[in-house]
Amino acid sequence: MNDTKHQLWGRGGWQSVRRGATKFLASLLIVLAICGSAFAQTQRGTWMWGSASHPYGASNVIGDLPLEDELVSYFGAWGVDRVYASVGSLGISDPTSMARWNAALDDMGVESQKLHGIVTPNPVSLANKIQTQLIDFNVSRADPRERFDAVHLDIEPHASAAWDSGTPADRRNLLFDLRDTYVAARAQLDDNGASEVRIYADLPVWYDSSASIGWLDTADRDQWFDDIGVPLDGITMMAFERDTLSKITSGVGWEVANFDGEVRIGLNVNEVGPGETFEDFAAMLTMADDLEAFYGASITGIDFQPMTTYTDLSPTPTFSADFTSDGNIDGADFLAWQKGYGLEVGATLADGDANGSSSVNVFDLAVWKQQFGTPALLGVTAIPEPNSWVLVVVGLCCWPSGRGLLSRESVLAAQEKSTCGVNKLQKLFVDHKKAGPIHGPGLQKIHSHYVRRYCNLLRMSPQ
Ligand SMILES: [Ca+2]
Ligand SMILES: [Ca+2]
Ligand SMILES: [Ca+2]
Repeated sequence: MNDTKHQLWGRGGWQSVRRGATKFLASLLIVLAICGSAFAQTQRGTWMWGSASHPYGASNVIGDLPLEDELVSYFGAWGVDRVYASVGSLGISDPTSMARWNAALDDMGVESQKLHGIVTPNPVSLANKIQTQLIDFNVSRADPRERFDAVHLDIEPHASAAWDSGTPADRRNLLFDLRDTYVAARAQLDDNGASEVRIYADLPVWYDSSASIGWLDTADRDQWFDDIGVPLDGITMMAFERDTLSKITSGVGWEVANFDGEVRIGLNVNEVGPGETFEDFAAMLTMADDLEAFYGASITGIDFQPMTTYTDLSPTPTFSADFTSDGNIDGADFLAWQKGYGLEVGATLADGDANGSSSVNVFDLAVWKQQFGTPALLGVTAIPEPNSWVLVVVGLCCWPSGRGLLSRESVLAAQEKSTCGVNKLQKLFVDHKKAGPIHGPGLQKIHSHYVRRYCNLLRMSPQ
């Protein structure tokens, strides 16, 4: 996959013991509460192409543990909640690495979307890839964390020769072929045990408005957008080559107002520099902030194309979990993080923001965990009484280790040592499940993530 073809999106305006133990347990419950939580503040996506020539190309990162850890940490600093990765057949050639990467993202609340970049849709070829590279892979992974969350279709009929040489009527036909491709992908996922896998698509900002497309009338156009809203969960509008808020909103406004699904806005990181769309990197980030402020909940995030250029231009994030600034990374720092947890804007190091994202979440806890280490934490698990032990297990299940969660083996080994049998654990677990939701839909979502992970680690089925 190359990174340069995306210039076409812009062509012509085209885009984280008793008293002492009680405190500790309370902390673990907070850890539990954050597992799987999405970030309400900055929501950024990025296209991670194969890019073999770049250290952060998908073909170099996935399978290389230090690189994976580094990049996932960066995602936290950058507010990335979705990654669209061109991983090809990696799920077949190296399923272990593919699964580990997906789980590492999942543990941080980042979605893993399998990216397919295509100019001219070939229904047979795409169906084959979706089946062998995504559906078969997902079905083979018992741990839901290891599965792909979505398929991300970057299909560009407007970059094809047939588009260039075609009439407006021909182009309209190409868009109906595109619609049928989305519909076929949805049906294929639904018919093969992958109905939970969502589909997102990239669209230029001008399909709704360009005279180069022979829509019969506005109703014809509206019907096409209604039609693609059925198979698709969301679209990213590629707002390329537009340097002001008004130029971008004029391009994406109709879709934001009318598309029945998520809408995100894509910005081209390759358009940064003197004489380019954005004077510098900071200007592009400001535009992203301005767009989020302008649209609020009407959009679900800003996406950056491509990730490799973003990593080249973004200042390297620095990480420190010494929230108390005393030179030690210890329990006092953990408590500082706990107090600050949930801050979405304006957070400082003292609040528990380890990665400079101005927010305090699981990514910051992961930095603390990495800099503090695990042995001291594991030592506490031998002491508590059964009920408390359950909470410890629950907390540990959600504890981000260097490679995501603690291993199932370590949790099961801890369970062996406890006086609490599986049946009681299960009952307490079910009681806990009945107790939710506690404070609304956000917690409900967190709760379901907790249920899934806890069951999985204890080899239970979430009924
Ligand atoms: Ca538009
Ligand atoms: Ca400290
Ligand atoms: Ca942070």
